[in-house]
Amino acid sequence: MQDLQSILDGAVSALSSIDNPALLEEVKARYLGKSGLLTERLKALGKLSPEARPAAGAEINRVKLAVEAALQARRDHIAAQQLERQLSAQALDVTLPGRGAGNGGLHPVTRTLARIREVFHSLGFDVADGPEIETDAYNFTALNIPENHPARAMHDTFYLDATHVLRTHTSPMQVRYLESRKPPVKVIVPGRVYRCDSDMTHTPMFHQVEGLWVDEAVTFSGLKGVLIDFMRRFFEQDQLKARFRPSFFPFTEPSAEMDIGCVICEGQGCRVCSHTGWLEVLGCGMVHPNVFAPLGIDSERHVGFAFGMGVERLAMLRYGVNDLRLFFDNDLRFLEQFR
Ligand code: 2NL
Repeated sequence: MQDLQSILDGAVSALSSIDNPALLEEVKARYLGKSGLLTERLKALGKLSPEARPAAGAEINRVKLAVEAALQARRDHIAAQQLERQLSAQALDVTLPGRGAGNGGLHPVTRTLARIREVFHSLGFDVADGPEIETDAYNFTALNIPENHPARAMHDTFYLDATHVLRTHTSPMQVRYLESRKPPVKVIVPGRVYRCDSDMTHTPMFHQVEGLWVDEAVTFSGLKGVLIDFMRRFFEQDQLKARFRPSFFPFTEPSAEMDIGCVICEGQGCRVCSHTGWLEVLGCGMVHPNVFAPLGIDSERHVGFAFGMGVERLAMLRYGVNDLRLFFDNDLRFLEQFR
């Protein structure tokens, strides 16, 4: 018994100075290993008389448990020490100032949209928006685009199923707007539109702003006045020149395309205007009676003008950006210029 107590004392004292896990395992082997001091004692039990065996066995086990407990306590102690060292080595000074995240800015397309809205708002137009997933009925049929029109073809339109498309223009929202109220109606509809088209000058998603003014005395000259005024304010050029060329859209009659004097070279001729001095900026016209009829709007009494413009195109002209794709790369070196 005396001997066992000194074994335990020896183990406890050996452990007290150990502070690395490898040495700790050595101590464990010395006492509890295959031929460790306590293991040998257990093996020797057989040599004792049957009467002496239980008490001796119990005592050896008590010491064995005590050594195991001392090992575990030291193991915990070493782990705690190690954690403490690690924590103080990588201490954070939470009072240090940050590195400065820098200010973000609005995307040039967002800024252009905001500007377009602002100018039309000042001209008395409401703003509406609607779903990007449309039925072909709203996207095409309601706009007098017949069943066999090329714009319906798979290569222009993203079909989701037989009757649903990603809207190819924001006009369907104007149709919805007309359904839900009576003239006079004066509204613009900005938003994302989708075409199955991708090259140097086309992206599958782009932004459009369409406008619609329906009343009893809306005229083509009124349309010209509004659009010229808009362009002059948008480009901040009081003397900006404009011209209207005859064109065709299924949903307007007559239809026209609007050109403005080149804002890059001021009419001198440059690559952006293909040396013509003119830039095509939008399409427009008087709303076709076939669009009004299903909406219960009597073309004998009400007339309307409508127009549509590409936002990226206006953003390129306003900011002097020569590649459409820059708007979609999201390269910060490009975007940071618009802060
Ligand atoms: C373009 C041409 C245009 C319209 C859009 C429109 C809407 C309704 C009725 C009639 Cl509800 N027309 N929108 C009219 C003419 C031209 O867009 O080149 N856009 C980029």
